[in-house]
Amino acid sequence: MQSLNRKDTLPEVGGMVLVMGVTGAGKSTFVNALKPESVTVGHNLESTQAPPQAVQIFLDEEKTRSITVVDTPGFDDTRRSNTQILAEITEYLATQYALQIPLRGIIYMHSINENRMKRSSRQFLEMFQLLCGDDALRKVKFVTTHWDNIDPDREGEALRREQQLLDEWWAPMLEKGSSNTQFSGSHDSAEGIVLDLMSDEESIVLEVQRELVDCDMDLGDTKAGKSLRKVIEDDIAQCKTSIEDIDTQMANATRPRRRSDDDGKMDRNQAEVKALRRRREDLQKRMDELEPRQRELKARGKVGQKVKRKISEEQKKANADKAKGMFSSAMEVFTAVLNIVLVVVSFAIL
Ligand SMILES: Nc1nc2c(ncn2[C@@H]2O[C@H](COP(=O)(O)OP(=O)(O)OP(=O)(O)O)[C@@H](O)[C@H]2O)c(=O)[nH]1
Ligand SMILES: [Mg+2]
Repeated sequence: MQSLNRKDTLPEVGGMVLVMGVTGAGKSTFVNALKPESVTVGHNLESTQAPPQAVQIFLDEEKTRSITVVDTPGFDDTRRSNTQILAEITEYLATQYALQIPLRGIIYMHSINENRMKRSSRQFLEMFQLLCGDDALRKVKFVTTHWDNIDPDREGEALRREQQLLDEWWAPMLEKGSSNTQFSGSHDSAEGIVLDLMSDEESIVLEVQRELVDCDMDLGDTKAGKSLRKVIEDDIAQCKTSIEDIDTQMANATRPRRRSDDDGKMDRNQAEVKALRRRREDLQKRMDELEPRQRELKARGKVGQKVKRKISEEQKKANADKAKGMFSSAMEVFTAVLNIVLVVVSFAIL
């Protein structure tokens, strides 16, 4: 691992908790719930799309202990490619690890309003497991959200969905030490969840952090990257097979007919060919989208090295500030590298 000069920044006592989950799960709502209303936040919050935030909570008046809760990019395969999301999330993870900020746990959010596990939720859960590796699972908390949105007469249904999540989807991780809880939407509930992850002094290192930062691997060669590569390859292979199948059906449908063929059948054939042609165009469009994603994953290269370079640049700036008597914390470098807003909450009684 490229050595990073910790003397350039103040040490981080306490560490970090990352909030993860698909888009709409309630990550930002959770992070916001940790802030008292009076807190002043970053200057660029007027923009319609609120930037990601990190809320640093100092636990004592001397400001010697803190915990920072960080909102991470949501997994949303409709607006951005999976590759893009994987790259963004791993950039957060690599930066935290390269800065040697202890990772005290991960809060994995899931909306209880989601009737059935969506494809994007399933894919994210799979990717999450590969990012984490088994060892880190003991400090992962699965948190269901949107409970305050459930009509009282629908609570039974929601509880059944929760049980299904526990039994069918999260069971392998719960068996390896993960825990679960509900987020009620309140400040106290958010605080309780963070506090619970802080109840021991332990921190974790994720599989992908070792891969990217310790071993300088290409993103596409990490376990999560390989699995994503396979999903893309399988999708492409499936499109190809379907296109070949359609071509065979079109060849049959457009074969010259005997005179005895009636006009009705001709019409049916034309309609069938038209539908096949439309399906073929859709599949071709999907293939055209998938092929650049394969290249994109490769092009992401060594995320760990890129992050270390960015950290060095930020530390140089921190050094210049130090000469002027201003000190930067590792957390400030973290937020500068990732371009996220750092909100400081002082003297919170957790
Ligand atoms: N009632 C209720 N609404 C919630 C809860 N969590 C989130 N929401 C709402 O659901 C929507 C999405 O929540 P966000 O917190 O923005 O979700 P997110 O996970 O940050 O989503 P991305 O930033 O897109 O990844 C917002 O309109 C929230 O107000 C909750 O626990 N209860
Ligand atoms: Mg958000």
